[in-house]
Amino acid sequence: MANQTRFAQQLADIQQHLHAVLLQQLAELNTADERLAAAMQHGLMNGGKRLRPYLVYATAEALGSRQENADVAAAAIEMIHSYSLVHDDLPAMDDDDLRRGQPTCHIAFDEATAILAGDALLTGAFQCLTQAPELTPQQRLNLIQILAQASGAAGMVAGQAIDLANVNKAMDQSQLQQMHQLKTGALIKAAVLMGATVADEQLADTVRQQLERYADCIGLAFQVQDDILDIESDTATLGKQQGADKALNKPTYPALLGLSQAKQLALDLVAEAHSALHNIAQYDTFFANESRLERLAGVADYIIERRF
Ligand code: GRG
Repeated sequence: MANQTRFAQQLADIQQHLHAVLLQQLAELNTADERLAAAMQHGLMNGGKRLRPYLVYATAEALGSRQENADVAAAAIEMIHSYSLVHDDLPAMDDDDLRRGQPTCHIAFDEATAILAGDALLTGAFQCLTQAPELTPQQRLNLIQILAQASGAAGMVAGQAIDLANVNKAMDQSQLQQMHQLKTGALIKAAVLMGATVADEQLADTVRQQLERYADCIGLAFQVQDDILDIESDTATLGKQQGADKALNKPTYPALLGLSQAKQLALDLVAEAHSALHNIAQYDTFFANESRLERLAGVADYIIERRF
């Protein structure tokens, strides 16, 4: 099977598996209001690619964990990601009507309900992590710490603040990179680190450093590709409004570097991600034949080949 076909099949399998895990975790939150529960379900169960959970599973399994041990970490990070999209779509932020091919949460419900659904998914993610019986207390604590750090004031929320503060303003490449590392990259890196935590491996520093380098590269490549797709794709394929960055006059990689240089940057980042995985296979005999790392390699390729 060609690599990308195999990756597409593995991603579809994870999407299906995660669907059941998310429904169970949502049920365990015991949401005490029907409309709020429906809005949370709308934000979470509406057909995301589930790339961050895929990274949690792929990293955990590469390090020798059983899939079930990664379930709660995968669900928690997707709850955080979905909350961020629900809030990002609000009129006070990016003001979008369409997300994952469906009306955004505040359009399907109302603004106040969408804010509360996001709040409840955010807190719910951490509640799930406290309740994972298959993990040790230390693992749960570590997962909470990684996710809080990546999604809060030192990570995604700060990235969003910088983003909002820079609409209609020029940014140089290092400012743009810093914003994206916080806004998108931090959570992608957290997915890899959470997978490693679930596997409970005492990672050698060399392996950890290369895993982090891999995650940094794919996180940035993901964003560069997102900027490219905002120009090259269409609303039906994207499931969100095409051209939204331009309409909001946001700083983007194609705007800063030109489209072909932006594409080259994405290719270079993916090549560096592969080189980090290759180094891991060199350092540690556990990974020697690289097939353990195949799914992580597949994510790197997928990031620049995706059309939505
Ligand atoms: C509101 C605190 C707060 C943060 C929002 C992530 C984010 C910060 C905003 C999303 C804006 C955006 C479109 C960023 C580009 C990269 C990105 C995160 C895209 C959406 O992720 P995908 O493509 O989405 O993985 P799906 O729908 O597949 O889950």
